[in-house]
Amino acid sequence: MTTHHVTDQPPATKPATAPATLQDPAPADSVLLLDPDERSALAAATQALTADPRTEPLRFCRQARHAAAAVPPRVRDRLAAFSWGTVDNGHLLIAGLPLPPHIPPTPPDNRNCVAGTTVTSRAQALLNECVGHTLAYEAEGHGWLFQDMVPSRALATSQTSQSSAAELELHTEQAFSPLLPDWISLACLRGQPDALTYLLPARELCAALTADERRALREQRWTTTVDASFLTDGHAFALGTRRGPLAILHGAEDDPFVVFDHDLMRGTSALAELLRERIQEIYQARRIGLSLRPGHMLLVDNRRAMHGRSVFTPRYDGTDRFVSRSFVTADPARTRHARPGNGRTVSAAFS
Ligand SMILES: O=C(O)CCC(=O)C(=O)O
Ligand SMILES: [Fe+2]
Repeated sequence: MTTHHVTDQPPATKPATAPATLQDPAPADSVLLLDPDERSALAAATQALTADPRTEPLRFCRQARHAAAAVPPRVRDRLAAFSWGTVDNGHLLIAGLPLPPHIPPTPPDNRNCVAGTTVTSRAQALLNECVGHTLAYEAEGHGWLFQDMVPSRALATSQTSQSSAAELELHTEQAFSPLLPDWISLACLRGQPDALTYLLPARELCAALTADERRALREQRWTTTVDASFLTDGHAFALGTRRGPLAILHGAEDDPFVVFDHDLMRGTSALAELLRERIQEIYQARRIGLSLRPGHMLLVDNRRAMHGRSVFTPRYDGTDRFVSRSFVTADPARTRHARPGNGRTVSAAFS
C-alpha cells in the first residue's frame, strides 16, 4: 500500500504558482496545494455565501455558483481538468482550505450539520461548484448538504461512514442507485492520523486484471442491496432494496468506470463471486492510503475510483476526526425527476 502524507508546503520541485491550463498533462500526484494568496482569495470569496445551508440550501448553492467565479483561476482550471476526467487516477487532494479560528468540537453523530456552519464548508461549496453541482440525498446523512462525517459510538462497527472499529470496506458511493453522485467531496476540519482513506482507481484495478477478467466484469452478473446508511430513517424505495444484476466495469477501455460494493454486492454465479474477491485482493495489494488533515479536501471521482477507510480509535471527547462530506453531480438533469421544485435534494423514494 502507498501512504501519502501531504503538508501545506508546496514541494520544491513544483511551484504552487505554476500556470496550468486544461491542455496540461495531469500531475501524477493528484495534489493541489493552495498558496497563501489563493487561500486568502478563497476565504474572501466565501463571504458572498450569506445563506444558511441548513435552512436555505437552494439559495446557498446559487450563491456558491456565482461566487465560484472568484476562485483563483489556477484552482478553477485544475478543478475543470479534474471534472473533465483529465486527472488520471480518480482523485484530487486539495490542501490549504481556510479553517475557522475555533473549530467546533467534533459532534457525536451526523444529526446536526455542524460542519456546514464553518468557513471550511463554504470554501468546499465553492470548490464543488467548480467541478459540478452540490447535491443532497434525503435518505443519506439526514438530507444535509454537508454531513458531519464523525465516528459515532453507536455505529462503531457498522458499514457506514460513521464507523471506526470496523474497516469500511471497498465501495463506490451508492453503488445500488441509478442517481449516484459523480464525486464525493470530503473537507477535513479535524484529522486523526490513524484514520486512512483508501483509494483504488479503476485503471489501477484493470491493470492488475487479465483480459478475461475485465471482460467478465463488464457483464451484468452482480446484485446489490441498499446501503445501511440509507435504511436508518425507514424510507421506502421505488426500486425496492434488492437491485441488479449490474456490471462492475463499463465505459472506455482506457478510462474504465466502476460500480462496486464489496459488502453489499453478490455474484450471481460462483465465478462472479470469485471475481468480487479478486477485486478485494487487488485492493489490499494496490490501494493508496491518505490521512486527511485540517484544511484538506479530497475529491473522489465516483466513476473512476473506489474507496474505503481503515479502522481507527476515537476518543468520543469532541476531539475526534471531523470531516464535512458532500456529494457533487455533473448533470442535474439526471436527477431532476427526483428533486421536487428543482431543489438540491434527491427524494428518498428515488434512491
Ligand atoms: O471516512 C472516509 O475517509 C471515507 C468514508 C466514505 O466512504 C465516504 O465518505 O463515502
Ligand atoms: Fe463512501
